[in-house]
Amino acid sequence: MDILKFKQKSILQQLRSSYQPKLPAALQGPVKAVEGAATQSAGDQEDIKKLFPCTYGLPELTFVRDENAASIHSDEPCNVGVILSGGQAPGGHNVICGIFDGIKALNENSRLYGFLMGPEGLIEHDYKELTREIIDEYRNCGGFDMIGSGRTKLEKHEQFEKGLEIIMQLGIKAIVIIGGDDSNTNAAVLAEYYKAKNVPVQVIGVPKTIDGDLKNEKVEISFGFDTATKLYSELIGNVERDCNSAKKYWHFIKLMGRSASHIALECALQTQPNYCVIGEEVAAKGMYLDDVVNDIARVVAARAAKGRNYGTVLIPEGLVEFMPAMRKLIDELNDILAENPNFSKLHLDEQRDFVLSKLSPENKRRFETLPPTVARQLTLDRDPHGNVQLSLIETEKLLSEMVAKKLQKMKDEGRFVGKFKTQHHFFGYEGRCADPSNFDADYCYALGFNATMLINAGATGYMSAIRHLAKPATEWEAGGIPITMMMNMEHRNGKQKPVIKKALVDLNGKPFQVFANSRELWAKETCYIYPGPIQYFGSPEMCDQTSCTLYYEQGGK
Ligand code: FBP
Repeated sequence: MDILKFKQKSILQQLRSSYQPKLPAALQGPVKAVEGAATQSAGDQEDIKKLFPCTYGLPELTFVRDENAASIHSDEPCNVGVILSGGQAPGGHNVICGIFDGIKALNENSRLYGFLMGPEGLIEHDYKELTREIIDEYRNCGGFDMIGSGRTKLEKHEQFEKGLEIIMQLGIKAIVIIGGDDSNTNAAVLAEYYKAKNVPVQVIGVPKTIDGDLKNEKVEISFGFDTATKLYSELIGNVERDCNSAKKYWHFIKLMGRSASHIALECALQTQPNYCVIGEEVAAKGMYLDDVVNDIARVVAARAAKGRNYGTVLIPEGLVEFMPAMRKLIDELNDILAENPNFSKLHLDEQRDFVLSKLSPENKRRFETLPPTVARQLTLDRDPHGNVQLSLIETEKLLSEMVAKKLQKMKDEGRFVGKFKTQHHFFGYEGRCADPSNFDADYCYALGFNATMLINAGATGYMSAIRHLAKPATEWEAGGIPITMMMNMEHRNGKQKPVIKKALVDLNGKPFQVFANSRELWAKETCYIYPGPIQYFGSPEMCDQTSCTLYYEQGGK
């Protein structure tokens, strides 16, 4: 058997690998960094300043073309170590390719080392050199499989010291951590540690996460959101078309995205479902589970009255965390689990009894009224950052079961005349390793190349930032944002910790407003849009379009 046959690439893979990502004009030649004013953290300034004495208050950096330099050049090789941290997101490989091309442009003798399976690779000295041959294999393709990713939390001094040993041994000038809010927080802590110790190692972060919650006025969007939401929207569109063809099911679709509902909102804007729950609105209105259930039942009954016994409901993965009552329960469960590391070793019945014995009377009542499967899902192992693993909670089933009960009651009272048959879906992992859209391919490559320019400018504790993303890629602005600028103090794992402030859906923002103004029509009528698959070849209008969220946030009408 010819083993090589199994190594062949698909035609799309072959053609896609030759795509040349577009770089912002500012990065297409020698650059110089222009410093902005000194910065402040997003909140708790005094606390953050104390924790980051060496890297607090740094200025923002913007790159402009350096007309006095003939070419990008560094006399010394610029060796870099790169880490992929946390969940996969489309475009990670292009960040690495951008770093590679950046360091080679600076000095052909520069070397790139990939630490394997996340931060663990740095601590355990598990790495591989990323040669041109390896890099070329992965240009413009999805996944993180070039070096793998992991969720080990890089936060202890022993870990930093272990990392330093291999960094020194390999002559590494800078570490680039490609991760979400927690991983970039760790990047800032690591940068501070090395700077305080006066060792010549820089640390740069890159904003990654499909969740879209790592953004603020300086970081317009994390990479991966664009591709993942386009892919989910294709799938939702297909489900909607099936739904509209058979006209016999209500589809309950849970969408990944951890806490924030950006993914659900973006997919709703792209596909116009009959209902979409936005967790942030649920929180703002102080809604209980029953309120959400009643509202969905209202929409189902109104459609049924017109003979439409079908529809689609989008549910954000993090919904339960937004219900104030559930939030209180989850917070208390987080603390109980953090204080009892052997909890997961207990038998299932013992776990339930243990939790019930520790909860406050109010939360105990809440816990007892939840369906046992959901109650159990709430006590599963936290991730290394202390977060509930929301992808494991079957909210889509919880809601549809509760809606069915409510409709039965309404039927008994003569207020519901239709049928209610359901299907359930969870779209999450399907989207995280897709080949990046043109937007993400360009954005990621620019983020990586830009990270190298930050390293060359001597920056540490900065996040690579590419802005004005709704414009054509060549007009994007490139620079760096001090990570401490995005931080505040939050209660995590039972302690107050400095963290990057998570961006939730802004209910006064344009994307939500557009949705809110249309949803009653989408509920009553059938206004589905079928976005179809991501297009990589063809007119820029089709291939380079940004997400609706970015379009509206950047002033689109
Ligand atoms: P990151 O924040 O690390 O990018 O991960 C995001 C995410 O995809 C969430 O949307 C999801 O809840 C979680 O990862 C799933 O984690 P895991 O891959 O560990 O199951």
